[in-house]
Amino acid sequence: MENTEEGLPTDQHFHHDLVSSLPLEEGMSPVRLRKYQGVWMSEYFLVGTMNAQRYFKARPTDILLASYPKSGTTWLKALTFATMTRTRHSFGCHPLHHLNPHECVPLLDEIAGSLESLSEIDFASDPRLISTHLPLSLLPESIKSCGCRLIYVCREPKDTLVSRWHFHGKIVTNMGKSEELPFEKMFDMFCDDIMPSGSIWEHALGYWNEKTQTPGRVLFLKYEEMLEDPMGTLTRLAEFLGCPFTEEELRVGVPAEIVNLCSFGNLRDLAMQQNRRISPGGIMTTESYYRKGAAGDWRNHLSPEMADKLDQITAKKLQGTAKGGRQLQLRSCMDFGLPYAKTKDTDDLTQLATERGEAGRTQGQRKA
Ligand code: PAP
Repeated sequence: MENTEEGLPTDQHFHHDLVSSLPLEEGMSPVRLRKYQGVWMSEYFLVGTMNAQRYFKARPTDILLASYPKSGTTWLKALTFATMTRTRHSFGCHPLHHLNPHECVPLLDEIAGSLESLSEIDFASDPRLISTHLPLSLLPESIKSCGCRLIYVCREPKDTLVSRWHFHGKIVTNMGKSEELPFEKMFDMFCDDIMPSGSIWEHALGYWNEKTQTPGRVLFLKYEEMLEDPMGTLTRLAEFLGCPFTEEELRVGVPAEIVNLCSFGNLRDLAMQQNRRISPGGIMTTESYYRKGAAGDWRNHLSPEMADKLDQITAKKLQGTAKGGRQLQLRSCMDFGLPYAKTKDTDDLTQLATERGEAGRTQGQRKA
């Protein structure tokens, strides 16, 4: 790679120039969206995306955690990391006690923004655990072709939107800005696929089709199923990772330890203690990734008409997409018998965190 006088490799200048030439959408200010290869993306992640597409060398042993933003990524990262490293760390003194799950599993789209950080991944030993918010169509070619395993988590669209809107509010505050984004405005953008990582439906369908077409390559999880049965999810996860729980581990309750460690209440308490700025770009605080951790909060934000409209879009987008396999369903908490998020007061977090933490423990212990 040739270097210019300013010190950046020439292709990095090219990538920066390319980003500024792409169609721009500022309706989600201060987050700037650019349309890249047919998908609206947060501008912040674009150079990383381009670098990853150009330089990332996937290995067949890699495990890639993929998700549309606000679908359960943090939880999935924690569960996968804790499962894969369970023989290395005791639960009394675990890395997750002082690190946020996002610090344990790098986001390729962000880390590749720096070629130095990308080369660190190159030197990491197998098996590497990496995450991405990219839709399948934008993944680096080496990921598509090397046969590495993918774990995808999706979430019911109405709750994903609500979670994103709250997260956006935190971005605005943490960046010291004052422009509030009305929920209705984000709702319209969500319906029109003008969101970071593009269309939630296309995103999920891309990975769903990959799962159908390449059996055994993709573990497809749903946030609501994880809430309903964390122990069952963990069992599937460990089997997919090739490290199922042994008889002895089951006997001493290792799966329950992992479920408890990664429960909403526990991770949120730890994040409050950590109280640090982390990614993206050091804008967010550790606890920004934990809000309610429940299903059905859309009831507190969407009018019946809005909910109907989104449900109809979901039904239409997913209809007839099975391509010879099963059709994807993005189901709500009602289909799982989950209680709705209980309170209208979205700031009443302490009570909810306690409830979720305890709910996770009870469920984990019962099923262990
Ligand atoms: P990201 O895309 O920024 O990484 P992501 O972790 O995918 O965010 O989604 C955040 C949602 O997961 C939040 O949902 P909410 O806004 O509806 O509350 C967050 O509370 C929830 N979440 C985070 N950790 C857990 C967990 N351990 N258990 C259940 N839900 C969780």
